[in-house]
Amino acid sequence: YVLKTNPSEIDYVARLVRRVHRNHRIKVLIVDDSKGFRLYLKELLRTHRYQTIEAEDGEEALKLLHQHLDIRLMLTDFHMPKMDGQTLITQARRHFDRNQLGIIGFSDQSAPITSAKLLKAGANDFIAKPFLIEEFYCRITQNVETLEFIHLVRDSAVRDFLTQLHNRRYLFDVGTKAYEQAKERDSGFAAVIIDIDHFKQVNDTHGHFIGDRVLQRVATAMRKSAHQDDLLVRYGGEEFCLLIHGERASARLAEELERIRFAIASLEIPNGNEVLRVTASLGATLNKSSSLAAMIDIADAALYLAKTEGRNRVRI
Ligand code: GH3
Ligand code: MG
Ligand code: MG
Ligand code: MG
Repeated sequence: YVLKTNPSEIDYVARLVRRVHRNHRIKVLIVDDSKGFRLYLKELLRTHRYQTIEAEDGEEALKLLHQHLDIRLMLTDFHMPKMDGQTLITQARRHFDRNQLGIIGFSDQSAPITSAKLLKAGANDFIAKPFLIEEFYCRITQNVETLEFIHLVRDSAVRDFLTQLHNRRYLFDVGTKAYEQAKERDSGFAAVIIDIDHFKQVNDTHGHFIGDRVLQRVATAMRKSAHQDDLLVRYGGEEFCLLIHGERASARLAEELERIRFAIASLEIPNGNEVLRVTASLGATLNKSSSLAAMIDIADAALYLAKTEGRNRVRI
């Protein structure tokens, strides 16, 4: 008995597994005034393939947090000259919330108040010094796993499961910021709606499973032919939205979009012995209207023209 699995589900599980086994990429900042203790922590973490960087005081730690935005975990001592662990955590929390940056403080076993102070300042957890290596690893692993899980859940709230593109929610969040920035700087900005032609026929003729595969292939083709800086999302069923900013959102836009149209029309999607082909229509605007939503409406009207004029074309 073979369970029929949608290819996108396999991708999803593979991504999850890769993420969890990516420990060596997780960057940990060690903050302690004792060089010997920093070295000791570094060795412990290296054994479990974490990447480490070090700071000998709070000020240096804060500087590093701003320089290396990929630091996922900070381990900090409590007693340090200049700035203690509690102050460091309070300051760090002004910029990095507990889901973004995990913080574990080392408290003083002979002064239990220190662990309360660390937690109150915003630490995710604490380890009392001296500690057992087993406890150290358990706390690090559990905190990292929780952070990674939160990251995954947050990401899946703004991502379309089928195509793995971002979704409409992400478009109006990140896209609105890009739109406002472009408006402020008076720089180029384009909104594009891409709609697969006669897609209902694909479903009616070949079934929904093949329809899904077509959506995935079209999404991948668009992602490859769009520029890396552009924001491409699944807008609705078989509709996608693309936001382009900068120099390419200019007189060159037609050329850009023609390349995307051609990439979709050139796709050969295997289905048994035959090969499926689809086309898409694109509607776009460069006119920064009153809001991003209003711009998308204008792009949608252009799309309507592309459809009525015969489909498989770009209309700006
Ligand atoms: P047009 O050229 O005018 O765009 O025609 P169309 O058939 O593409 O447009 P219509 O809006 O009539 O049909 C869109 C179809 O897309 C209907 C819906 O069943 C299908 N669809 C939407 N989301 C999905 C999906 O996730 N998977 C599959 N397989 N089909 C989907
Ligand atoms: Mg110390
Ligand atoms: Mg449609
Ligand atoms: Mg359509």
